[in-house]
Amino acid sequence: MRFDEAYSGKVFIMSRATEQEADAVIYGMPMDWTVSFRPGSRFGPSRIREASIGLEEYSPYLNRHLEEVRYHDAGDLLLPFGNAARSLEIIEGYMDDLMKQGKFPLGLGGEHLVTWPVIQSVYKSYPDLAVIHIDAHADLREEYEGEVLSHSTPIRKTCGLIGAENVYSFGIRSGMREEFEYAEQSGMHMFKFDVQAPLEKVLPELSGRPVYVTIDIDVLDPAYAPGTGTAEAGGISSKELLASIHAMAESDMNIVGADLVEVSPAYDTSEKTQIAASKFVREMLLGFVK
Ligand SMILES: [Mn+2]
Repeated sequence: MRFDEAYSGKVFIMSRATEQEADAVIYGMPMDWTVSFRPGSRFGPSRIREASIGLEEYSPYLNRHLEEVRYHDAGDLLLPFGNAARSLEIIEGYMDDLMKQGKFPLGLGGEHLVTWPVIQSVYKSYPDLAVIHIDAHADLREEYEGEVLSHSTPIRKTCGLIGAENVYSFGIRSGMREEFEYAEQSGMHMFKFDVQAPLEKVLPELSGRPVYVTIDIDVLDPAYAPGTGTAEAGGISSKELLASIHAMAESDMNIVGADLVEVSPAYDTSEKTQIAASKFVREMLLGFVK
């Protein structure tokens, strides 16, 4: 009889048994309390882990095997349902701990608001931080129906914290007029509709910089990723997102953390969203964790 937790679907495949033996930590942030449309991304992290069983451990793109990356899947943080403020405190506290230990954080969402406490924490260690944000939505609102803790606000908050000129958004195709005006006036770098081509142009200027990468799965066209709360027609392909991850992996940036958010499995009975997401996670592990 043989049992292997690393292939049970409970952890991302090939997860090392303990955090001590890992350079990177995968952790789930199963929060979907502030979404404006369809909830369900709290189940994203566990379904991505389950889908990882179907992956090969070798990447022909990067000529690297998961065995060469030391990572531990810590599971999902326990977050209090409905309490966004307290959930964000818990995430930030956990992140502070990971950063202190020098681990590379690879977060799985959950709604996009979970990225906000993560960036706050990473910024404490890297005051020269830049953020690469790949998403269909600008996420530049100041509030949503009066609520400042909303999944439509994390990039606006990030601009306020680290300086708008250090924020680079790609693939944006949805938002209020005011968000696009803010992007124009604030000095942030917003590239609409496409990801790979503008990203490849920008990468040289980020050379040597510490960079946090946040990817919202809804940057993909709903044809590739219907399993998300706020699907938005006219998106990029899985192939373009993979190529973009590889371009970042092969750049001279110092990638100090990353996340993949907004996978909401209930809206995709084909499971292709989480299957794609698990491949993006593999490529991020192989490409970003040096
Ligand atoms: Mn989005």
